Amino acid sequence: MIAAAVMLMAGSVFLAQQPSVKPTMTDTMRASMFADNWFAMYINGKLVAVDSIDFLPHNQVNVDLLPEYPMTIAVIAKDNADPATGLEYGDQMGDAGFILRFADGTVTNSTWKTKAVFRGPVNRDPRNPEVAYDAVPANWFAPDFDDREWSFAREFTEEEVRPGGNYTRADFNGARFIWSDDLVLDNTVLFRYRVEKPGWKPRWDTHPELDNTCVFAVIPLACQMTAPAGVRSRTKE
Ligand SMILES: [Ca+2]
Ligand SMILES: [Ca+2]
Repeated sequence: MIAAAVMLMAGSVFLAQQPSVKPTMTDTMRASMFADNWFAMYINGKLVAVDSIDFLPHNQVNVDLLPEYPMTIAVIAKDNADPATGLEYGDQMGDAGFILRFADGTVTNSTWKTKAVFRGPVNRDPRNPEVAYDAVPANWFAPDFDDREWSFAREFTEEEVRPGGNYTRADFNGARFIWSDDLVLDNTVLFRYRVEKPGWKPRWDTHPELDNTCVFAVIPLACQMTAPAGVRSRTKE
């Protein structure tokens, strides 16, 4: 009798923990990005999209996102440029550009914040190029990072950026190409933007149990594949 009651209680607890509403593809939204030449995008602190082609051809990237608001978008974008000279093709000063549109209406424009972290050749002299670096701030992609010191992005026209490859204008209605101040000299830039949507609540009640933190960590020592403390595992010590 007691055992049955415990089982019933355990069963109730088990059922109470089951999510009742799972997100479906109708809860997702299409995100389109185009960078000259490369980008990686974090949303709410997680890496969600990486431009699969570093340099050429120029390529539009489309992904499906499961949106959660408030949504902090953070992008690192790179023009193709030698880290030592800021040049490409040996002695050329290339130009850049980034544009984004989400199906929820989020678009790039001059309300985005930006910080250039690699510029050059700052003396505009391909024969004797000088480059300038700013440290990439720790946690620059985190939702709670303070970007008030950053500048506002500058808008550029499609004629200035001349997007190529599979860039499809219709996928970017209302969006503007952005970069930091200088489309030619600023080679690596960071962007941030926050979408508020006050009162938004997820339709679903599932939460991921998996932890991808270490997938994106750089230092292997910080990322050893071992069980959490107190958990039995077959990991060899
Ligand atoms: Ca690319
Ligand atoms: Ca370029």
